[in-house]
Amino acid sequence: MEKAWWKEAVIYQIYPRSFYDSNGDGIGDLKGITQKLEYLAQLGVDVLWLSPIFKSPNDDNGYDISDYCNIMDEFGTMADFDELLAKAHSLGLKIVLDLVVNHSSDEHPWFQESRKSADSPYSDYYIWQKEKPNNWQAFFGGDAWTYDELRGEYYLHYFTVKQPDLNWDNEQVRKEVFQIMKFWFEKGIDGFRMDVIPFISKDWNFPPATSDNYMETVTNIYANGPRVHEFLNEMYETVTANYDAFTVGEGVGVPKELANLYVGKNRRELNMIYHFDHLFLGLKNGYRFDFVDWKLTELKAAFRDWHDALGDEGWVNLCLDNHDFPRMLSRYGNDEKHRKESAKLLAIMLLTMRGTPCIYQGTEIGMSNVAFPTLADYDDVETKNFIKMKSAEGMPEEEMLRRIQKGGRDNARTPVQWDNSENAGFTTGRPWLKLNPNYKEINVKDALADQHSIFYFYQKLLALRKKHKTLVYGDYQEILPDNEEIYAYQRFDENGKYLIVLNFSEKEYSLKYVTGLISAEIIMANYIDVKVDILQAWEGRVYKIQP
Ligand code: ISL
Ligand code: CA
Repeated sequence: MEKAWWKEAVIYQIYPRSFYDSNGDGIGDLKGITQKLEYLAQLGVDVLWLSPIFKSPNDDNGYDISDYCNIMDEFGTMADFDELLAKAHSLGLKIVLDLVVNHSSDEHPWFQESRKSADSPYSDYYIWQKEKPNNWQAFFGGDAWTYDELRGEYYLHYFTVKQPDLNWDNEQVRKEVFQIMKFWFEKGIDGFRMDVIPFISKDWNFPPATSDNYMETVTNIYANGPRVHEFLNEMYETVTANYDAFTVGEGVGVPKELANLYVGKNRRELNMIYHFDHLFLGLKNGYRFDFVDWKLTELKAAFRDWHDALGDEGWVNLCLDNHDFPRMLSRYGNDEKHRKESAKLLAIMLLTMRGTPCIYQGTEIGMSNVAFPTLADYDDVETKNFIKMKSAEGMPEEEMLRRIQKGGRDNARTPVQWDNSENAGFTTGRPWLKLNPNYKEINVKDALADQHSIFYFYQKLLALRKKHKTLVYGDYQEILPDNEEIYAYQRFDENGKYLIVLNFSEKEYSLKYVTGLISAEIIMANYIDVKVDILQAWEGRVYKIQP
């Protein structure tokens, strides 16, 4: 297995809008991030991925970019960015920006020029058709084709009507994107997370969507298009290869069978992608506002199958939540009676798997889902579109609210809870999105004052992962694979063998079933009073089994 710094690194994702507001306008900003860098260095992460910081009308909170080489007004200035980058580097932290180039904002000058006429030099920067060619639906509801009065044609948008898809088949568009990447690499950034990058190559036959499972359409039609690897290879050869760069693809729509085409070590495309199989657990057909039960064996299968599919060839970025999903503690843990134990158990799972882990802001202190009391409290465009669509269909308000509280993206976008003062110390102004009222009990200040806090548990685990590189590179073998409450697996290579045992239940569990524990040393546990052969509710342990 080839070793690399980006395989051993741990990423921390910042959603700048909700991280820390330094100027009292209620919106997080770059200076706010700069003021919290020591905190992140103290946690012990290596790379900071910033969700988009570029000029944007914020139809999709920055994932609709109108100027790729300038900072979003609300977030500050380019000087603020230069200061952030310099200070991060001085603290040994790398900075990765969010490259959103499957689509731009409709307010980007390119689109404004393109829609003026089919003869404009920007005419083919986007995907125009005289007639609506098929029934494709957008991620956030409605048609993926919208008629533009000015141009007199339809344009494609996989996301909102304000996020027109760029035409990567146009060499000029590729040149523009590579120019943007060089601009930021020349400023000294360390890499990019690439938004829905598997979507950039379109099938110009525009085949109709035939499945009622939206994520099947995404996988079979939107993602993995005919020229996607040609484009990513061209990106690598033209830009990435010239820098000590770190590239993470958002792998939505990429099945494990195709993963190594994107991240295989000799593919010269991306370092890694993050996959979604476990992130879609519990969502009916991958739709965030419709739910099905899920089982622990499905979570195990997601990790095992991707491990087996990648082999020693490829690499993944592993996340259990991000700005697009509800909080991991509320989804996979128990955010009430066993909040602390289950948050720590999930930390063990995230940080003892093969892959580059990504910690989403606030997870390190056990932030959880929010249940805003009214529909008007929600901000996310995907949620607002859902409310519009379902209201028209006559869905009762309390049913819409229930679904949004359980599956909505704003669960992960409430401001980070810094202390128990008003607005959790996030802002001195009116926060752009309400806080989770539990900030009185869950906040950074209290976490730093409690030696048994989730924060210090993450800090210890991060140090453990650095010390025991088998947890990064080692192979993976499940124990008790069919058990629906215990998740146990070994990580091993020539340097040692480790056993991780996680009790995903409220019940106590005898360890006599778990073999290989005889001469094992517990090197990490989320309970202080560890009972020798009994796992308590939501108890997790890491054993070093003598080689
Ligand atoms: O696929 C999903 C499940 O509904 C979501 O994770 C998400 O819409 C999809 O993965 C694409 O996400 C990315 O592109 C979107 C943006 O809204 C998301 O925030 C971004 O992570 C459009 O840029
Ligand atoms: Ca601000």
